[in-house]
Amino acid sequence: MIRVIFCQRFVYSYFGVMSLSAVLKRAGHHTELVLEGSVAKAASEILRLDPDVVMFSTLTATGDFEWSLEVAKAIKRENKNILTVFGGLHPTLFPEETMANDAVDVICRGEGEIPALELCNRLGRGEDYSSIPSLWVKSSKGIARNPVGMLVEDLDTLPFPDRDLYQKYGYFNHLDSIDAIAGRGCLFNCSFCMNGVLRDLHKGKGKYIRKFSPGHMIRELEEVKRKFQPKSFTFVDELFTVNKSWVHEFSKKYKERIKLPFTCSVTADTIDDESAAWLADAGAYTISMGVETGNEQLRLGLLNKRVTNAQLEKAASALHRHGIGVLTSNVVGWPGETVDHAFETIELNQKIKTDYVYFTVFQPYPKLPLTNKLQAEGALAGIKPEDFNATMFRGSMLKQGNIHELTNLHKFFFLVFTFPWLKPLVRFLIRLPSNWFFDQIFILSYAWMALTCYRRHPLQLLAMAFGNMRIFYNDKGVSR
Ligand code: B12
Ligand code: SF4
Repeated sequence: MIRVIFCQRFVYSYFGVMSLSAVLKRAGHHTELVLEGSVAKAASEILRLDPDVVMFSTLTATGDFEWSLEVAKAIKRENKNILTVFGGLHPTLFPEETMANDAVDVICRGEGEIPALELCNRLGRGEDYSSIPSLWVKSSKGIARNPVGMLVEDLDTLPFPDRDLYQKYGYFNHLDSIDAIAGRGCLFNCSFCMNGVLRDLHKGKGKYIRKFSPGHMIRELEEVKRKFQPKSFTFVDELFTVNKSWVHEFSKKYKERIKLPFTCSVTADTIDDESAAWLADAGAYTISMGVETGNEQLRLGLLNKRVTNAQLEKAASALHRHGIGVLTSNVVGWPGETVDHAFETIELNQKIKTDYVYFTVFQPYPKLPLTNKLQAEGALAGIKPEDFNATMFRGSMLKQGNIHELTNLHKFFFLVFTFPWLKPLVRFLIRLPSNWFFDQIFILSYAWMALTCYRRHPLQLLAMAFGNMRIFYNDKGVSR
C-alpha cells in the first residue's frame, strides 16, 4: 500500500484529483488531501503525514504551479525520499520546463488514472517505474520521456470520484450545490481553448470525447444525494450535450431518480427545442453557452467558434421557451477587437435576452492556436506561464492600442448590459485611467451575477471567494 497525499491551495474540489484518488483507493492505496494557502504550513503538514508520494494537480492559468513547486522544494529539503509527482495541464504543456526543477521527480502528461495507478502499484511492489506511458521520470540516468498513453476507453470503468477526500475541510461539508461531471471533451476546436490541444495530444490513443453512461451517472448522483443531501447539481463538463440520444436518456432517468435542479453548459448548435424540453423537464434551471463575442466575423474567423449569431438566438429562445435561464460566457479584449465590437457583445446579449452574463478579459493561454498565431505575428512577445494568474478578470497581456479602453469596458460590462442607457456615459468613462472605483463596479457586478445565477448559498460563495482571494489579487505585469 502506497501513501499518497494530494496537495492544493485553491478551495475547489478538482475532478482530476477526485478521480485519481478514487482509482488509487480502489486498488488499496491510501490517499489524503492537504489544502493550504501557505507553503510552509502545507509542507509541514505533508511531512507530518509522512507519505510515499505527493501529487500536485496544476493548471498554467492559476499560479498554482509556482506555489506547488515551492511546497515540493520545502518537502525535499527535509525528506528527499518523498516522491513528487506533478500532473494536470501545466506539466502536460510544459514538460521540459517542469522537469527542469530539482524538486520535481515525475510528471504526468494528459489523462492520469492509468499512469498514476501503475506508478503506485509498481512503487508498492518495489519495481522500476521509469517506463510507464504518459509519465516522465527522473533518475540518476537522466529523464525517461515516455509517450502519452491510452485514454480510459470506457469511463464507466472508473470508480465514482472520491468526494470524501475533501470532507475533512469544513467548506465542503454542507454545500447547497454539488458539482458533477458527466464526460470529457468537446466537439469544437476554438482557437483560444485547450480542447483542440488535448485532442491532438491524445491522437491515436483512443476516443477523446467520452460520456459516462446515463445509468452510471445516475447511480453516482444517487450516492452523492444520499451522502451529502445537496439541493442542486452543477455539471462542469465543457459540453454537456455532445450527443442528443444521451441527453434524452439521461434527462428521463434524472427526472425519475434524482429530481433536483441542475445547471450545465452547451454549445448553441447542440441544443434545440426538443432537447431544451427534455432538460427543462429533468430540472435544468440555467444553462450556459459561449457567446465569446457579439461580432460574428470575429467569432467564426479568428476564434474558430463555429456558431452564428442566429444559432445563438435560436438556442436562447428554445431554452427560454422551456423556462430555462440563459447564462452566456463573454470575453472582452480579443486581439483586433474594437470598442464597437465589444459593445456588439453586450448588444447581442440584450438581443437574445440573456439572463446572466459571465464576462472575462481575453487571456492568451500558452500553446493554443490563437496564442501561437499572436506570437508568430509579434503581437505577443515572450509570455511566460508565471504571467497567468487572475488576469482573466483584471487585465490583459495584449499590447494593442485600445486595450486600456477594452479592459475598462470589461468592468462596466454588466452595468451596460443591464442599463443600456448608460452606454454613452460608459463610452466616455472607459477613456479615463483605470482606478479603484472601476474595480469596485466590477467586483459588485460579478458578485451579483454569482449570487443570482447559481443556486448556491451566499455564505458558501463568500467562503469560497474569501478562501481564494489571494489568487484574484496576485496578478503581475499586466496592463490594466
Ligand atoms: C471543470 C473546469 C473548471 C472547474 C475546476 C477546475 C479544475 N482545476 O479542475 C472550475 C470551475 C473551478 C474552473 C476554474 C478555472 N478554470 Co477551468 N476548466 C474546467 C474544465 C472544463 C474541465 C476540467 C476537468 O475537471 N476535467 C476532468 C478531469 C477528470 O480532468 P483533469 O482535471 O484534466 O485531470 C486529469 C488529468 O489532467 C490528469 N491530472 C490532473 N492533475 C493531476 C495530478 C497528478 C499527480 C497526475 C498524475 C495526473 C493529473 O489526470 C486527471 C484524470 O484523468 C477544463 C477544460 C479541460 N478540457 O480541461 C477547464 C480549464 C482547465 N479551465 C481553465 C481556466 C483558465 C480556469 C480558470 C483560471 C478560470 C478563472 N480565472 O476563473 C479557473 C482556475 C481555477 C483553478 N484554480 O483551478 C483552462 C486552463 C488553461 C490553462 N492552460 O491553464 C481550461 C483548460 C479551459 C480552457 N480555457 O481551455 N475550471
Ligand atoms: S466550445 Fe467551449 S469547451 Fe468547446 S472548444 Fe470551444 S471554448 Fe472550448
